[in-house]
Amino acid sequence: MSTEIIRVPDIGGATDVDVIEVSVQVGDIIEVDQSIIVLETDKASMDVPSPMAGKVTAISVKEGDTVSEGSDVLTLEVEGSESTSEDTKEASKEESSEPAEEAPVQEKQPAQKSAATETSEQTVSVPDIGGATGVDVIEVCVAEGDDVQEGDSIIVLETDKASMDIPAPASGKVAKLLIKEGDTVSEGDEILVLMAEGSAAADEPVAKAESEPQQAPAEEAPAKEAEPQPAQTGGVESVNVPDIGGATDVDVIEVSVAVGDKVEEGDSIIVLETDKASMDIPAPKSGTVKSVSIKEGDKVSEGALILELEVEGAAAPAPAEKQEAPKASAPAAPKQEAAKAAAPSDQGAVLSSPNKKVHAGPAVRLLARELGVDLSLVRATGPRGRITKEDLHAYVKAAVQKASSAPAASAAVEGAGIPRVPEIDFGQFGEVEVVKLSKIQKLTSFNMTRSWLNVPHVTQFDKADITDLEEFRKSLKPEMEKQGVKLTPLPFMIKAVAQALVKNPAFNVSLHADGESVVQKKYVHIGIAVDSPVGLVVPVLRDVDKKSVVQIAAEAGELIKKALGKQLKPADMQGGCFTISSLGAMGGTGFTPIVNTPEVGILGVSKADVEPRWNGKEFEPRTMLPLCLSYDHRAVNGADAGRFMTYLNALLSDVRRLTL
Ligand code: CAO
Repeated sequence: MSTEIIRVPDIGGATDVDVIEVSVQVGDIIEVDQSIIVLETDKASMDVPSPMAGKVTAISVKEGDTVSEGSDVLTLEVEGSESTSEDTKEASKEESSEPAEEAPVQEKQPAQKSAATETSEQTVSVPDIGGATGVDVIEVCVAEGDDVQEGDSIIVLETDKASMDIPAPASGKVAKLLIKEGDTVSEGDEILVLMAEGSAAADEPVAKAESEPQQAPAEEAPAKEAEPQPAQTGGVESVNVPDIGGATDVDVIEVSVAVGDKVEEGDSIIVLETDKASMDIPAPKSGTVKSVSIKEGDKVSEGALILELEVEGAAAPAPAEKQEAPKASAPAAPKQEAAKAAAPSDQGAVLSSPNKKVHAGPAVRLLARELGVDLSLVRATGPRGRITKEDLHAYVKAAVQKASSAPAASAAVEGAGIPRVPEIDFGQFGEVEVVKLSKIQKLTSFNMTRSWLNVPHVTQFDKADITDLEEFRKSLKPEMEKQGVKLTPLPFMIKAVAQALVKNPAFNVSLHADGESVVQKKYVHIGIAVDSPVGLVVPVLRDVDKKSVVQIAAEAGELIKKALGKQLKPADMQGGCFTISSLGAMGGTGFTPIVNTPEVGILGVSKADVEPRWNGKEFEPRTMLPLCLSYDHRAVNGADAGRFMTYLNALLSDVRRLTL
């Protein structure tokens, strides 16, 4: 057992390089070549692999530090190692400077062997990638045991200018992976061993593996020649599509700049994509974009004009030269400040689709386009800020969840065509506390807004004389209590509403989604609005028309208990035909309840009170119950509502009728 200090290897002479990620923690057991930190200059980012396996006992750097060759990274406890710290330093130097040649050596042997046997195994190698060497493997898209189809992407490579999918040359099962993310590869390096489907001999598929993908990346990899070639036109230079490996009619999938933007040399100005590779085309010089000649969706080939750039430090062109700018549609070159002030829409466009360099492979870009996702909004978790498929899925999932779980917020403030309620910082007027709404509160908010916006409401008021009902109820109450049943006016109202629904079927409907019919219900299920600890909930009592007042009281009591104990299940709150909202215990003389759509009626009940009523001879004290019937005027007419209310009133005023 020995202790080794792992240091920053040769990083091409760069000094004070940012540590953008520390990939291990104290206590971690790490493997040889496992990335321990990620460094980033303004041109490249690189994983620093551990030259040996062992246990991390101390870490000398943290994110945000800057390091140079030889800086201590971490201390490793290495089992049975005889090497010294100096050896480590040398080892890390050697390995990091030539990782592509060294890393896969051990794994290559069995793969080559098996490829040469009589089995149908074939070794898939990196095809011609335009002469680029030491290219990063930024994504391994398959795992051992995976079935792949010919043409499926198996790995994604990335240079600083382009990323490219390497496709499977044949369909089959991945028998062994010979590289991993973070490796660097060159043409001919082995990627994986494939058990090719229907392969007769080992030689044939191997040849295919090596020949077929050559064309694709070779065509598309801009590699070293991908620098746009500016054509000098005074201070304004035309930037054209550079050599893109002979590919023609290549899709412009992103235009990353707008007129007036200042770009730095190397900033991506457009992104091109074939079905196998996507490539950023960088600005050849720093300057201000004077005109843009292509747009997303265009197809371009080498030499096509992308934009005109007023190169930094270049003398301003004379007006005559401006007139002769290559593109007739190019606007006269305004001063930079003027362009900014006069083109707010351009600025807006830049804000909504930020000029942020997106790192993603073609497969991810394709998926993003299919899903309509702006990749610049997706949080990247892949190596060196790459957006992976998982990132995209996570973004979409979160967006969908947000839309479905918090519809209240958007619906409440942004109904179609409805002016948005301004957002106010109430803190400016005094102390405030922001309290999160419960899920049920948000749902209630959404449902109420939806009903309020969709349903033309009418509310009708009446008062029922429940003097006799109350006398009867109070006489029964002690007896019911002994049976564990709480007899309030509510069960009587539920029973009365059920009978009124049977008598007035116009209230027992829902509007059909086609807007051409109503659904007439033959059952009578009634919802009871309950003020529960988590918000307003509406449990539903079933087949009320078939039940007695005592049964209703018992079952309603159970449902209310469940609601107050937060034990209602979704099924307990479904299927209602009509809702009763009783604020009787709280007070008030009337209110306008909102219809609980898709139901078409709701009865609001306020506090019963003793009032003087004229009986034809004299005033006498009567207990009057305020009733407020709201209904959806699309389904129910005023006359229906009048009949419903009158009947209901009659039932409540003469309790004997409830038994009929
Ligand atoms: N007038 C006078 N007294 C009434 C009354 C009325 N309309 N309704 C109930 N009371 C009395 C009851 O008789 C009881 O008194 P006693 O114990 O002396 O008999 C007392 O008020 C308390 O009743 P309760 O509230 O416990 O029971 P309930 O059956 O009347 O109501 C429930 C149950 C769940 C409907 C009610 O508690 C509730 O949550 N209401 C709120 C509904 C709501 O929030 N609606 C607004 C929705 S927005 O449209």
